[in-house]
Amino acid sequence: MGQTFSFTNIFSKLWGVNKEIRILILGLDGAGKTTILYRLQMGEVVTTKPTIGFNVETLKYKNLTLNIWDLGGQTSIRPYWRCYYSNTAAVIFVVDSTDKERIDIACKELHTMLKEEELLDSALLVFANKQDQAGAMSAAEVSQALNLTELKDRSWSLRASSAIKGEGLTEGLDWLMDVIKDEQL
Ligand SMILES: Nc1nc2c(ncn2[C@@H]2O[C@H](COP(=O)(O)OP(=O)(O)OP(=O)(O)O)[C@@H](O)[C@H]2O)c(=O)[nH]1
Ligand SMILES: [Mg+2]
Repeated sequence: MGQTFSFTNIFSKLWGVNKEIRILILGLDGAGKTTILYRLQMGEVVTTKPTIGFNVETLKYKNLTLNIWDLGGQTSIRPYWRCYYSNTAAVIFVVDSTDKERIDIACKELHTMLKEEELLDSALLVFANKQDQAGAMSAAEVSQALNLTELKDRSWSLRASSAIKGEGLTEGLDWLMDVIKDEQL
């Protein structure tokens, strides 16, 4: 049996209809990673427990099939993030914008992760999450604290978000899908 060629097949390939795209959600514990994963997948706020290990979900989004891996962010679990880096199209890095005390640790973890060879071609979307909380750092403050302007040769964007209110998430994902589509054509 030979491969069937048709306009539908060619169109599917061009637009990645059948292709599965691997995305990691990383960030310190309590940043809101699991809440974001299920908000995107189910459109609801779920009650979470600290993630020990990972959650993985498949999400169909605008003709794309996304395999989204949400890894636990506790200090003892972070060394295992690197086991998941291969074939990653994009990293979503989530920051608790109210956690000023640990923003420097978040910055260090982010830049350590981005230096890994397997992630050199991955796009980066940062969510400055928990914007619904009083006293949250603004998107500009989070961007500065994370030294994002230092990033060269990488597609990146930072978006303000509230996983609880469902704000900013689909806008961020739309940006990411546009970047991934461009890079895969
Ligand atoms: N106010 C507010 N709370 C949020 C938001 N996003 C998440 N939370 C809360 O923050 C807490 C931690 O959220 P999780 O999604 O479990 O955090 P996580 O990043 O997965 O944490 P680990 O699994 O330990 O790495 C939960 O009580 C969430 O309800 C948000 O946008 N605003
Ligand atoms: Mg979690």
